[in-house]
Amino acid sequence: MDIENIKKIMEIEALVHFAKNLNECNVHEKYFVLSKSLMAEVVPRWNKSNNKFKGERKAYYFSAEFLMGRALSNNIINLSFKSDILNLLDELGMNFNNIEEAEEDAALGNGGLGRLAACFLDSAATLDYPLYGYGIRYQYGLFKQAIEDGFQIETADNWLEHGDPWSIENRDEAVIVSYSDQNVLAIPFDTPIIGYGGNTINTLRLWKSESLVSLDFEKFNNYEYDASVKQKNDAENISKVLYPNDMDREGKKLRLRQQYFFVSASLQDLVRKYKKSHTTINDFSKFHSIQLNDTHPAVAIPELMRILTIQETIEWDKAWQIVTETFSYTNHTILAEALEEWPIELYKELLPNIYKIIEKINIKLKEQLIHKGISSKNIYQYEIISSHNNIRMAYLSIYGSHSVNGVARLHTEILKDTQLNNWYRIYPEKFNNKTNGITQRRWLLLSNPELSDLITELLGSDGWITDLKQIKVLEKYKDDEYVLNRFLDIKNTKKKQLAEYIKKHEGIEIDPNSLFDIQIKRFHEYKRQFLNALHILDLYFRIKENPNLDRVPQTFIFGGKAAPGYFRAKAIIKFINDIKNLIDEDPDVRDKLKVVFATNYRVTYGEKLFPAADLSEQISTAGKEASGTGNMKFMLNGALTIGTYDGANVEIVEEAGEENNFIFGLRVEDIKEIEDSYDPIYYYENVEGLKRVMDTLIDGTFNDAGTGFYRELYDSIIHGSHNSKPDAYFILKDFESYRDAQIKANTAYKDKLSWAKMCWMNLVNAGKFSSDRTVEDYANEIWHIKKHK
Ligand code: H2P
Repeated sequence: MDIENIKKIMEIEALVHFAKNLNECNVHEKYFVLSKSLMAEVVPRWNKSNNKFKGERKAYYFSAEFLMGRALSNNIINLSFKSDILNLLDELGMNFNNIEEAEEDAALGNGGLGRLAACFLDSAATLDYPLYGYGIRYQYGLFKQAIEDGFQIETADNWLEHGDPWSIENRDEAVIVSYSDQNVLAIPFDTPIIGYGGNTINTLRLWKSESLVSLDFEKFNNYEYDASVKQKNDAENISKVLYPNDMDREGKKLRLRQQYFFVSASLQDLVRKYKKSHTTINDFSKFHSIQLNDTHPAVAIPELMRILTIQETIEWDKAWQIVTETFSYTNHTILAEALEEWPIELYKELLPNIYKIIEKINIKLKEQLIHKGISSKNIYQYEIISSHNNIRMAYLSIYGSHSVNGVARLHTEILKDTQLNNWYRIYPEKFNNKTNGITQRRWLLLSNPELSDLITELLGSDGWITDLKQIKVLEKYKDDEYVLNRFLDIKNTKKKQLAEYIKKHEGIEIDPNSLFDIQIKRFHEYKRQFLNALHILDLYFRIKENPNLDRVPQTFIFGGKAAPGYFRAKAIIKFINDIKNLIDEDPDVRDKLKVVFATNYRVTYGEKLFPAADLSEQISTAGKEASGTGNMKFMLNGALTIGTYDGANVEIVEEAGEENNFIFGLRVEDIKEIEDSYDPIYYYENVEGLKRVMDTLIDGTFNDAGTGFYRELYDSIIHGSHNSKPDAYFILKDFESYRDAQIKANTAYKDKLSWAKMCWMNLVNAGKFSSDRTVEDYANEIWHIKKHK
């Protein structure tokens, strides 16, 4: 890297962008000019990297979400520029941390699904695989969360406010996407995905929607100002926000527009580029492998059929062969509510040509089913167009793909045995498992440099950065007091850093010597933040009753957002905040027990939280969490899991040892046995302390400001609601064994060295959970792409 050149470019950027000298720039401007100057280094390498993959088979990740977080630090680390940049900034009298903090998170995703996409891009580039992301450049990411009187408040997340120095707008490559009622322009924005070491730089291409006509001049001249920009606004709304509210029909229509928008633009882009160097489209699938990240991009299947059969005039069967060879599909959840279905009337109205193709796909499917010996009375079980006149996107994805994978072993087994068993029986060869992973570059090297240094020192090399399995060697230190103490020192440092961050951002003081118990993930009933909250409240009452309860002080930290329309999840957030206040106001308890709500949880907050955790809460109802990836980030940073036998927890304890974690509660097979006869009231009445905590929802202990949140939450557990059984997630049933596991964890924490040993066993056995391993498996078993150094 030419550091003098970087400096020069920073000066020029400051001048031409902001008409300022470098030292006059504010922190956002400094962030911008530094990033832009790095882009000057990146772009030539990026072009070179693109060239090396010319003519080769490539993989494409179609995803409605990419939860990238911040870019600056990550890119500097992956380019190995860190020390040079720190020196330069020093020379210029600039503070790197301030500049780093000025960057907004690119929060173009909800949770695990979008973050997985980001980890995969990092891993593929690091491993020198050609993998390109395709999605939407939402103007506003996931909302910003504030807490007022305990309630979640949402505001727009204007992540582009200070510019986006990391993307290049590529108007030359714009395409037109057509709906029945509008044609819009899709403008690509390309962001470099820099692999560790900088050898391979792949691309994330995100599409922004624009109108073909930006102003109706005649209308404007006629004083019809609103009407003159209507077409512009309608077009721009498509890429305006991530997950627009879809409670009503207009919102649903907008979401469908979004899905078709990025899928159609991306496929047009691929076909256009391919045709530049090939005379026939017949070999398209030899050069393209497209992974559908859940069903949001499933409309790609009929869209490619449209392009092939109508635009390229290929006959149907040949086109279908190309399509199924091209696509593969990842399922991320078995929750019925999340298995997408679209009313056919919406498709007919907005995408009539696509609808006709789906109808034909469905007819062909039925023919094939008969051919496979499925009796006509059973065919309805498979139909893509259901008897309720909905298009089942998961079925379309399975039928249109050559590979269907789940995201953890248990999840894939559930897909095969129950959820998608009908499909598994006829296409067993399509089904496979790819257990999720996380990138150790962001989740250890970047967020925990202290622990990274220790690992490098003990290994005598930093090879683990690109080959995480190497850390297994360090298991030999599991009884080494010197090493364990160094681990404890580092944990303590990370806890102190987190405590400072929390003080600054939440105004709350926490004690770094207490046990940090952290649950960070989107709020959902199945993830059972409510179980955690009930237990804390029970603990509060127990400490009140028995002030001498022999316990280590414990700090419970929550972070996560509730979908704006998901009232029960919002009630749980309010409940947690009310418990927090109750404890804070009570001098008898507040030194022993503390609750923190980490507001506006996002990737950047996660980078502070994971390294500081002692205990990782992974307490979903067994069978419901497909995998989880937060569990892996905690493990890698040496935290112990308190969790159910669910998702990837199963594989985590298999690697690290059940004795080094706190596993509790019902297992999938237990739930199967009891679900029909389950009576939560029995537990409510008989488990000590349970009624007391549940009743706080309705006895006036807490106040939900007349929203009815608490009564509804209580009823959902005790009586059930119109669409769910009482306590559908078995919270009351699992309460007692969760409390036991919590007691075990708190007791275990007293013996610092033996605790450290358990942490160490988790850390050194985290190798399997690198997304490098996951991507390697996708590349070899599904995408069939080759590395190119
Ligand atoms: C989902 C699943 C997780 C899984 C992740 C990535 C949809 O993420 O629920 O179990 O690990 O996809 O495969 P999330 O709940 O975080 O939104």
